Amino acid sequence: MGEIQKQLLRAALCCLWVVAASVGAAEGGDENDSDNEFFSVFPDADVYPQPAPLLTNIYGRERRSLNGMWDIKVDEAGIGWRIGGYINDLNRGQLTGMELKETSFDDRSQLKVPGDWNSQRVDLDRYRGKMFYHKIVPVDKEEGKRYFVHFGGANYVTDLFVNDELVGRHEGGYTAFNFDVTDHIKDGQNTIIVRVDAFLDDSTIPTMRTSDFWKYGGITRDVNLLTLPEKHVSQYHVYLDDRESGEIKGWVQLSDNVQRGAVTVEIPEAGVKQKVSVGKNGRAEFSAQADLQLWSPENPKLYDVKISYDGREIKDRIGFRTIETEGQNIVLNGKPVKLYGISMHEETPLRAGMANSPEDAEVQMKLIKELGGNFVRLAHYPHNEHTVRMADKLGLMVWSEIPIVSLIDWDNEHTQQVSQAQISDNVTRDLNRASIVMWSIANETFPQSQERLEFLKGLAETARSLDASDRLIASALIGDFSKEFEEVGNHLLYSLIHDSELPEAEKDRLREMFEKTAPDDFDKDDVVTVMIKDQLGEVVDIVGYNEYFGWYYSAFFAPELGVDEGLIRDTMFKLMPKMRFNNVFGKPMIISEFGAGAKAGFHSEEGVIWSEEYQARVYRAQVDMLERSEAVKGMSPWILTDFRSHLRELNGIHETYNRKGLISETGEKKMAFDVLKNFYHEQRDL
Ligand code: GCB
Repeated sequence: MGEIQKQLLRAALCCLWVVAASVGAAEGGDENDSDNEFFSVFPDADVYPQPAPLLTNIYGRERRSLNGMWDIKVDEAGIGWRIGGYINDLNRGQLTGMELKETSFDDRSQLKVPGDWNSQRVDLDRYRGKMFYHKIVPVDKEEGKRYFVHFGGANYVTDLFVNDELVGRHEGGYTAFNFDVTDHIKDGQNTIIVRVDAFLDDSTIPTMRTSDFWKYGGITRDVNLLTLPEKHVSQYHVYLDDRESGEIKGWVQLSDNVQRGAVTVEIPEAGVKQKVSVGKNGRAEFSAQADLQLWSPENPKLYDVKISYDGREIKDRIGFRTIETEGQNIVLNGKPVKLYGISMHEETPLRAGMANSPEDAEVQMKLIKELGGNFVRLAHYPHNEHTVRMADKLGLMVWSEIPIVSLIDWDNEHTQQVSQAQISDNVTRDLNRASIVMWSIANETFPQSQERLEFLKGLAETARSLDASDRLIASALIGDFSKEFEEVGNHLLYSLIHDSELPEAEKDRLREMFEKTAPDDFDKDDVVTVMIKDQLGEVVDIVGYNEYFGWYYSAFFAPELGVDEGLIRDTMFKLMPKMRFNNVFGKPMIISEFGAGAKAGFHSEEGVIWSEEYQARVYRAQVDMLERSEAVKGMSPWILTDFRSHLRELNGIHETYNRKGLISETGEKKMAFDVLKNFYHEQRDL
């Protein structure tokens, strides 16, 4: 059908708009169903134009911020793009006042960008649907220039329209992406419409159901309009290849694989100036000797790096260091190092919602420095670029992660493609950040199947192939729970039988249980080793493990053993000094999570659950426990700041926040903050 006929049909069907839209929705509402084209202005889902290759270091390029207030339309019913939707209606002028117009964008309904919508408007507090954003952007279009709209992140599916045309679609809530809009932008006023759909299901990354954090919707990070020369530097990587000889290596990738001219790389302070010809596939590779001070948490030295091509220069600040493992050691700049840190979500004590500015990043990172930490786990997705740049600047080693959490649709080809794109975009954006010492490919995923292993192996391979500087690959693995529970259970039973004041009849009952489950050679003085065997351990360099001995474990054992939970908790604390962690792969371990919930300001002399005292007790016992395991070379307890979660609904305590933070969502420090601070300061001799 020709375009004109289509428009006529759309007009004729106008009065059926509401009916048509609701029928579409009732039928499963596949807005992209090509058989159903009256209801859609979009091509089939498989052929959505994809973003252009990611441009790195956008803050070092000629750009114009499109941050600020954007007009919005909440599209609960998902009908905004049916039969032309907002885009067509927007263009309908009202000259005589007799023309029916049902949609307009203006400053009566706006949202701030960057910013999630959930925290900006009470009526959007739990909204997970579709939203249209609209902005008029004046451009002095120059011949021979290329224009890109770059998003630091928008959650979850983003469609970009420029001057009524669909430019493309991006899927993934936490990775940066950009579209080449050169052919869509015109000289003068440009209408930019962005549709963001925050809906998640079991095939998305992350899924909605299997991860414990609020997936804030909207254009959550900076938006920029970049103006670049026709042929320009697209990406680059500059890194220290050999610490001993001081050899720096790297590559610069030109747009469109253009194989022309030369690239100059300069690090003036290190005496480096290299001019290299652009080779095959538009890539210029170089190496140089440099006299460097190495980057470390104690001395986060960054160098000015200039990359020039065709008269244009990009400036960056880059640190140089090496990271590797040797047996069960993590080795930074040739020396074994222990990683003392904390996990954090992308939220800030400065206000509700997602963090998105350098100031937000600084507040969180300075708290970690105050703790005496040298490490941060950015959970459970790539955080904004300001955060990793702040880690570079302040000196924190970073565990960077993609949102592959718990149960994933391992066999789904689309899920695999999206995951591959996420690891690739995460690595590409941050290749030059010295702070990032490991790429994490997943958090506590299951079941332990071949499909899962292949899926995750593919992600590790992608990260390794993109990152020539050999950063480590990490993941939080899964324990051998039946074995772990059995061993811990036997020790608990033994202790309850011998060291508790339970009545004799009770002890007899427990003795009977113990006799059935404990091995003949049970020895109360044996250590209990949690041995990680998850096959994913073969793929990664760092075996991460999340353990909640001070928290969930007792809630599980109390009903199993038929014993009061308070007594089990006390007994667990006695058991902790016996616990050890190791893995069958002989690799270094990081306890990527441990913790306990506490409501800031809730105190209890008895140290009941949710009190600051209980959380502090867990921290004291846990750090003591973890120091006893040779294989444990780092820790990132859960978590710096209370964060919003859709799973946490205990009235009076949660108010939709996971309370395992060392500080509350408004910045009140809990007692455990000082426990960890004292411990880290002692360990690191600060
Ligand atoms: C975990 C998860 C994390 C949760 C945490 C908890 O193991 O990795 O996403 O928030 O436990 O608080 O239960």
